Amino acid sequence: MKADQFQAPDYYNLDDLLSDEHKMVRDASREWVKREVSPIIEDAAQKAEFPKQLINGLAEIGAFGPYIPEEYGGAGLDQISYGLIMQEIERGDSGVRSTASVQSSLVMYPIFKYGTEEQKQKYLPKLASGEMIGCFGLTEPDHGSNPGGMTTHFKNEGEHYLLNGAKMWISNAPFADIAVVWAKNEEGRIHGLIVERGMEGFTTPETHNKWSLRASATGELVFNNVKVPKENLMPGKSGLGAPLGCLDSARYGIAWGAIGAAMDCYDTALRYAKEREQFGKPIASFQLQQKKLAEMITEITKAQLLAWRLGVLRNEGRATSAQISMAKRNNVNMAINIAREARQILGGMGITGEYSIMRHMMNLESVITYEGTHDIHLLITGNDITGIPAFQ
Ligand code: TGC
Ligand code: FAD
Repeated sequence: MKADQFQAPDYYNLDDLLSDEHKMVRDASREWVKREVSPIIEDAAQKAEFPKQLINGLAEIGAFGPYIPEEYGGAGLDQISYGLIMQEIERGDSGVRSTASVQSSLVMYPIFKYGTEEQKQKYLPKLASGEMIGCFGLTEPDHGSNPGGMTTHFKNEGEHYLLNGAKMWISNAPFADIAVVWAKNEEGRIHGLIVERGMEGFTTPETHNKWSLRASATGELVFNNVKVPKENLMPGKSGLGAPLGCLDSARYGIAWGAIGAAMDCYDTALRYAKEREQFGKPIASFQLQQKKLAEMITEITKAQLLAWRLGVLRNEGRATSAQISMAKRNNVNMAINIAREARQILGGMGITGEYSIMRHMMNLESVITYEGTHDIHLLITGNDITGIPAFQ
């Protein structure tokens, strides 16, 4: 793979909107990605292996629980710093960002928000340091966009809960130490349970043959009469709103992350277009190529503004779920379109692993599907502006 020559585009001087701390956090993540991720990621993706050697570094740059308070091992940063870390990691690879998103927003966040003090003490510091890796089980084989229909369930057996069912498409599942699992009780109410690897009847078969997120491990969670200790139920919130609240945090991170993937594709295509000559001239001198590049930087700039404003609203506790949903949909769609256009600018070279673009493009096919598909997010906005849910 080519040496990482990334230069971040900042067409509207958005750095002026960032504090010194934001820039320090962003630059540290950027340097780490250049040093540790770029040299190994193509090989990991080709081999379809999650690069476990990145776990310590992810913890060190604060990617595990960026906004979780320091007393629980988190980095205690604000929402814009969290977003910038996700942007930089996804500039390297969406699959690596997935691992950080799941750990932070889908495992640490629910334990922090809905867990008991004992659960926080037991799990959060180890998750923040990367000593423990978590996964999040919401999706089921027959319930993806409609998680409220889930059939995974647990029974109160006095001493413990008895958990049965299965989850599918779970990031980090094959090697996670714990799983935050959403399941219905005997009254049909959804609760979150912390299931630990090693509990009898709990298995995590890996999902193979993916063409997307190849450097991220995906698997199933299978529960066959798993005895879950009662103290592993998170009592703070129940109902579908509990897992959906975690998704708000993860979707926000993805809105920033997608900008990273788009920036990498744009930067690569711009450099290539200036260097590659055809008909005796750099291809960057042709109007059709300039149109592509001009549209890319315009869309990246719009996405950056959307993410930054959303970060400000989240810092103030004012961002709505629908606003987060819009940013996730817009920015991922922007990134996948840029990846497709950037790939064309590279001609045949664009399909090789010499450059990162095709990997980003394939990764983004998952990113546009998980955490709510593009169409589900359109319906969320439609619902928000009309007041009429069109999900069914
Ligand atoms: P609905 O009746 O609209 O809502 C049920 C309850 O939830 C509340 N709620 C929310 N609460 C917090 N945050 C949100 N974003 C919320 N959205 C809704 C709502 O107020 C209600 O509360 P209450 O108290 O009235 O009961 O539910 P619905 O069944 O009609 O579904 C709505 C829909 C379709 C939007 C929702 O189900 C949805 O978002 N579906 C998409 C599923 C999804 O995003 N799955 C993601 C799985 S995790 C994942 O993909 C991880 S990828 C990780 C990686 O590698 O990065
Ligand atoms: P479906 O819900 O079957 O949707 C299929 C198509 O129908 C989509 O185009 C969808 O937009 C459309 N559709 C569905 N309902 C409607 C409707 N009402 N109106 C119009 N169109 C509709 N889940 C987890 O819980 N944890 C994870 O860690 C996790 N990681 C993932 C990692 C990867 C690589 C992938 C691919 C997925 C992951 N997911 C995870 C699952 C992901 O969230 C789901 O794939 C996603 O929510 C969509 O569900 P589905 O695949 O079942 O598609």
